[in-house]
Amino acid sequence: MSEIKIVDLKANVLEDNDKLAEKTRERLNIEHTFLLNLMSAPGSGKTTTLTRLIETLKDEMKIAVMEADIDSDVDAIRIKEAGAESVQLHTGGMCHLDADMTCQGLDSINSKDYDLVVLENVGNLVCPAEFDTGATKNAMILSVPEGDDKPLKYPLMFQVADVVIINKTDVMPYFDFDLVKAKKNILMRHPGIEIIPVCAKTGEGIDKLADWIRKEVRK
Ligand SMILES: Nc1nc2c(ncn2[C@@H]2O[C@H](COP(=O)(O)OP(=O)(O)O)[C@@H](O)[C@H]2O)c(=O)[nH]1
Ligand SMILES: [Mg+2]
Repeated sequence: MSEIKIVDLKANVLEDNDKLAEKTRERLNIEHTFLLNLMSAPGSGKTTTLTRLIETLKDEMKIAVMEADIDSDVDAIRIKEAGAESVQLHTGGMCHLDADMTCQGLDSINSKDYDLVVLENVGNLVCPAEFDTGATKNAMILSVPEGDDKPLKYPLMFQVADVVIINKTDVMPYFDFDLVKAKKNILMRHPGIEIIPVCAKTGEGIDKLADWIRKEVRK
């Protein structure tokens, strides 16, 4: 089994989060590194989607993933096995990452060595939406079993996202998830936002998501 680096993050309550987030975006710009902050409820398929993306993109760009969790290193191991660099960030019980914690993660992997860094945020639809991590773009995953009404209940998450991935489309026949209604609810919260349905289990739709990432990384 591969050795996983574990970073215990320290909370810094004194720093102005929004200012540090802006500084982080400037740093990433200079480094030519695209940082994607990936958010969702626990179990929506963040790690599975990332392993599919890594399989698709690893020969065209240098990729690292920062796995934020309260404990364990299982997701960082899955990422390493998929073929990307990974680091496990432990949040000390916090349910989200702020800009300072994100910087600690970026330092631990030497972010300038990568074209694409993904932060897999802590599984939660509330707190991660409230803290700007300094990421270049935010993505969120809504999975079919969670229901097509999630955008009505968690408005901020859909407002701060730049792309919404609808995952687990394979189980659509078993849930009363209405894709048209889901898209309508998402667009009501965030007009014009990109919505990409995928099935991380089979890989269906991952090409479209990979295209979105290619376009953003080139910018
Ligand atoms: N049926 C189905 N299951 C999926 C899909 N994507 C992920 N899963 C399963 O959902 C569970 C949680 O996935 P994981 O990637 O660990 O979610 P995370 O907590 O958001 O990182 C696992 O059992 C996955 O195998 C999918 O597209 N379809
Ligand atoms: Mg995960």
